[in-house]
Amino acid sequence: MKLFYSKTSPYSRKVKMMIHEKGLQQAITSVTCNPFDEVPELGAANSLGKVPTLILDDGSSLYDSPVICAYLDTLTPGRLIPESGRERWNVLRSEALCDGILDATYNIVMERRRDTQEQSAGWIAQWKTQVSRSLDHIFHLRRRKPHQKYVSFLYLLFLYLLDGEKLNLPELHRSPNRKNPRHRR
Ligand SMILES: N[C@@H](CCC(=O)N[C@@H](CS)C(=O)NCC(=O)O)C(=O)O
Repeated sequence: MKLFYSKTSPYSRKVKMMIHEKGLQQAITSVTCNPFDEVPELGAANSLGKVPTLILDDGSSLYDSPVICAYLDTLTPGRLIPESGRERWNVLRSEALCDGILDATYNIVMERRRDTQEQSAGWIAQWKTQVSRSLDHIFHLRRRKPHQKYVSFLYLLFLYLLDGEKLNLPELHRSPNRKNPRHRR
């Protein structure tokens, strides 16, 4: 299999983490690219031209990141996404929340790349609220269900993705609502 990805893409990082968790490193060749350039093989595999995109050994392709992760999860034992029941919907909902946070942070980063006079303070504030509120929600979810592997996995993922330095959003990285009581003075 071949994975088109970008080093700066959080969605790609999510798939990379899944590959690592599932021990699939040997089965997948990673090809780094800039999706904003013309990349013919990527465009042929995914008409949206986005990363991550996975090309399977039969030449067909899979995207976007939730679809790729769900597929990779079926390839080796030890499911990170439960196959059925209530737990499955809980995990998929958590993944949608994660993706929504990524969408909002991605939007902020892209908006800040525009000329200052073209940027919308209103949109940035709206996306920041989404991210901040969702991180608070995840923090409390994590405290309620500390032993569920998938929650730990997603929580690590969120922390990694929202690394303040990488995404230039340090103001969202810390919040009084997310203090661990064991570390409170
Ligand atoms: N929902 C998609 C989002 C993928 C996405 O937006 N990737 C960005 C890079 S972070 C991209 O390829 N952008 C190129 C473009 O929009 O043309 C997923 O989860 O994979």
